[in-house]
Amino acid sequence: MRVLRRTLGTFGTFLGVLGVLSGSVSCTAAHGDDARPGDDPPAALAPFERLLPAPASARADGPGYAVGPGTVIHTGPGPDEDVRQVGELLAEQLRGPSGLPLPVVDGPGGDGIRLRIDEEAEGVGDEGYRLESGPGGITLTARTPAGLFHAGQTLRQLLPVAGPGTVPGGTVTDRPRFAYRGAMVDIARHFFTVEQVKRYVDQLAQYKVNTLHVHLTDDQGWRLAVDSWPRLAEYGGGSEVGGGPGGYWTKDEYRELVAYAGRRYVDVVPEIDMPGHVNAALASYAELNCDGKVRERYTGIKVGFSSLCVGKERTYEFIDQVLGELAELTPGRYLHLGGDEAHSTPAADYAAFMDRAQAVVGRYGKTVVAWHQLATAQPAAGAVLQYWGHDRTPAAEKAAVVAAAKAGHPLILSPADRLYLDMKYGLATKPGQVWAGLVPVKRAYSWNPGAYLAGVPESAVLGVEAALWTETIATRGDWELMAFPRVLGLAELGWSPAASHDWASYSRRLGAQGPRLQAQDISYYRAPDVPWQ
Ligand code: NGO
Repeated sequence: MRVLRRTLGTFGTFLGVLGVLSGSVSCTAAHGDDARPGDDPPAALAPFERLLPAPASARADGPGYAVGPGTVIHTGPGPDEDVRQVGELLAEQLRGPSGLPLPVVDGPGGDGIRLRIDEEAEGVGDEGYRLESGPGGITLTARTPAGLFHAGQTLRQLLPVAGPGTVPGGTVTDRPRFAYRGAMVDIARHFFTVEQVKRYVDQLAQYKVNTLHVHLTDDQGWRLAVDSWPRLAEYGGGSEVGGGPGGYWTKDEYRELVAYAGRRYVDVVPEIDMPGHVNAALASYAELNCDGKVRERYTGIKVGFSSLCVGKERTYEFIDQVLGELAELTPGRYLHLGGDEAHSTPAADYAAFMDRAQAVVGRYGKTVVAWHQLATAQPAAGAVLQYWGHDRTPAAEKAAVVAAAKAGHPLILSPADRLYLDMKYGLATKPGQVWAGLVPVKRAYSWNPGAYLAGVPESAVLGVEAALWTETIATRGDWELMAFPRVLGLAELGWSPAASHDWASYSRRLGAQGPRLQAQDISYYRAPDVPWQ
């Protein structure tokens, strides 16, 4: 029944979208995927002006520093393994485009690029930094290695896309607006390899995104090996939307991703969705079903039809073992329990189940994240809610989330009609869905997370996250087309000060990223209203 309602809702939205956005639809059709014919090429921005995300402050001043064949990266003054690693990674990232050797040397050194930790550095917080550039070199200062990493990403943008170049003189002092700047990938509907996700981590980390949320399980596939329940991955991983072979990550592959992301100061938040979205588990083990009968694997895209058996003790042994193994693999503080669209679980059962599941997470020393439906039950102390509503979400549903935020539950904002990267840009977009509406690049960027839900102050917002659901996305090309460039808007919303928020300025800076995205072989969508360089 509920499944049907959502399908009808989708169709209704689709019609609404046709009416409301017909202007942008015809614009897409008329201009195709490229810049408008007859437009002058956009004027190039000065390096400090093209930074994306926009920094808290940047001031050009005096002569700069030419990064050249003699440039050395100094990681000093004292030996510090983390700083050394940030320096090595920065060297790696700069060597390719610049063609320079850029040796990394411990110690304070002289001319060159200097990385320094200063626990008293002002105006930079835990993740921010100061970048000072002058004829004698470039000094990156931060309180933490994460801050130095972010400084390095800014430095990359101050250099040309290819070849050596001069970083103009001046100072950037920078820190993020929100602590949580996330991107979610759904590897359950279509399977993607760790290699592909690592590539995304690199693409995101350069824009200071610091969290990767991985949707590991759903009706269509279970994607992570669990030693105590091996058939989950071995059998339950062997399907995906459309009938393809699916696949799963071994624990070693998962660890490798966590380490890779960690070196880029990206935390991994794993999600095991429950009590709904579990058909792959129900297909793997008969004992997880209330009737003891194993389910068929599922390759369609309906939601809301599966549920764990809330009345069975075996269910709780299952989640205990699965979450225990996951907690052990996860150095970050969060485990995501899903909790969305449990349409086949009666409300009282849902609340009872989520109580026990949250307690398990707590017992393993982790903090719960869940989709905002948890607000209809009892979120555990400290639990974080991820809001995925949209402009037409019923007031009562929003009110429950606002009440939870007021009761102290931090919010991650992922409005489906802004930050769902699986929504089509326009009707001509080939992959994607439309149930939350069309999401052109401008719409994804043009909202204020600090004042988004009436009654929720900015201080209650932990951050923002862009979600890439993959019902309709099966290839790297489609993934990148849907994520880029909208995910840069997410990065900017999460990092840049509210006062810098302005589409005219943002779209120019976004346009200036075009050559960089191209050089990285990212197949992004050339939105017609962005002045691409
Ligand atoms: C919803 C649903 C997902 C779908 C997605 C598609 C949430 C949290 N639950 O978002 O299962 O994949 O929409 O856009």
